[in-house]
Amino acid sequence: MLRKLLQPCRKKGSDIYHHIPQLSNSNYHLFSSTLRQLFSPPFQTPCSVFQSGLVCMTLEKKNMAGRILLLLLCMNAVSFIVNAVPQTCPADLGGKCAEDDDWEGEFFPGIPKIKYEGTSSKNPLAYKWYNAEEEILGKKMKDWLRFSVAFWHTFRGTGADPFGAPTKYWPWEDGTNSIAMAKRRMRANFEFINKLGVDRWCFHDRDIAPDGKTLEEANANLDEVVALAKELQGDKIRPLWGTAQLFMHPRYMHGGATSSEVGVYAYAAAQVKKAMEVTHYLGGENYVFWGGREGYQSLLNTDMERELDHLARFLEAAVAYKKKIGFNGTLLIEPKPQEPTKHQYDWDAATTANFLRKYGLLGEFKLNIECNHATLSGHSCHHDLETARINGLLGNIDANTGDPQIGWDTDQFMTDIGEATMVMLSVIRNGGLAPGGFNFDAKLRRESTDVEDLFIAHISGMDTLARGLRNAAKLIEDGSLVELVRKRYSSFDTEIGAEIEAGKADFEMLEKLAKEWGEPKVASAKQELAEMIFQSAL
Ligand code: XUL
Ligand code: CO
Repeated sequence: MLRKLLQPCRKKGSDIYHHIPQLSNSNYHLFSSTLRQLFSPPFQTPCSVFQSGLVCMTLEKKNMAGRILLLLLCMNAVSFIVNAVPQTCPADLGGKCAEDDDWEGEFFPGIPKIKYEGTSSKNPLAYKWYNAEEEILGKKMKDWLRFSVAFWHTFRGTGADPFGAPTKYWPWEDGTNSIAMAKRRMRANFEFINKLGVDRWCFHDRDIAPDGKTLEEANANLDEVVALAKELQGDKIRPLWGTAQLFMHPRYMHGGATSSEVGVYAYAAAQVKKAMEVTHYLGGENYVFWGGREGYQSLLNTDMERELDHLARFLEAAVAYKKKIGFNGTLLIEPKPQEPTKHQYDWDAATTANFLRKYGLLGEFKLNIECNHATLSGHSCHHDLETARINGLLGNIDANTGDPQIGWDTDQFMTDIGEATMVMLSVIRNGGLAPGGFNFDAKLRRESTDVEDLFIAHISGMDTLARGLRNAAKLIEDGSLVELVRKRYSSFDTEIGAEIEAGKADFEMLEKLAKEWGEPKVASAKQELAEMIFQSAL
């Protein structure tokens, strides 16, 4: 009897996942909390739910035992429906949940406005190196660094990874992907930003507002949340950049601008159009294109030339639209070599610069260099920053770092003072980043689950870069590293060297000189001395 009851259930039980809509970033919470509910008592298995709903209708033999079981199962089903909709407050948080966006009191009670206390401070909730108003090389620290909080990591990061469920349940989250929840989250975002004392934030359209069944619905959702963000920003806070999320939804599985489907190209264009509009409306200073799935998994089924042409057309249309709506922000392309695709077209700074050059887009775009992406492409962050800088393309930095033993995008907060010092050398040589800045495209480790950790991570990342700034300034003021490099190339400071650099030396002339001079003297590169000078500044 029981076997018979469970038979159809086992078959149907696997259907459970078909009831879950597209798993986007925004409905991830709903998905995971629904699963939690299904697997927790009184629903030990997803099976029992279907059992309840389906078996009670299909049972053929109505003996007494069957009827009792049937009754129990049907009660089970009713109670599931009552309990499951709407999904509220996940487990044991003691947090306050509401169906509207109200939230009593502070989101981060007990966390004060973060202040600079200097290097002797042991307070984890204070800056030891970042002193916003202090001048370094004639510019305030806050103007060199122009820090920004990334909404997706800080407010949508759950700690989930391909092997495990979410680990972070912030008290203000109620497990829904409602507009009310999006608004409450936005309020938390601005309290966080204000307490941290930064002036900027970055977002994807789909992080901040729920997607919709249609583009119109998604746009309306976005408008509603953006209106609140505009109010909460006040006079001081602005987006460092906004962007469209063109990689989570299954429609983008072949890419957005490089999809083989013209309908997807159009949908992506419409999404970027709207994301540019809201970034402009919020006073955003830049707009980012990260080619989430603009790449390929196999060249055998890919027309790379056509896809790259499409990408260029897409970006040209973005430039035209930016001008049409009077958006003066910089358009930024963010290189990344792999992940999620096997090969991303914007591999690194050099590849992206060549793409822009080929399609005549050099004057219209700059680059957003992300340190962990640079290391994934086999470079140091410093290398990609310098490549961007010497091509006049350094526009923004996604401040994070990878793990030296891990070959993927771990998006960690930067803590290496040496790396930060090299990063800041590039930034100083660039004359700063404005209107770009440093966006913390970085997340807490999966195992860091306290609300306080969100602050500690940002404070540590900000202090690391502030310390890098101080060190880089020390190196520049000291001058010996600059002098070492200058001396190394001083043979080109001669009359002949100047002619070569001016493009006036042809091969015949150089051959004559080579014969005249004989075997050239070759000086030491002084690498260890350069490293010694660098280390002395840390
Ligand atoms: C992904 C990444 C993105 C972009 C914005 O690796 O860095 O968060 O910065 O889409
Ligand atoms: Co990034």
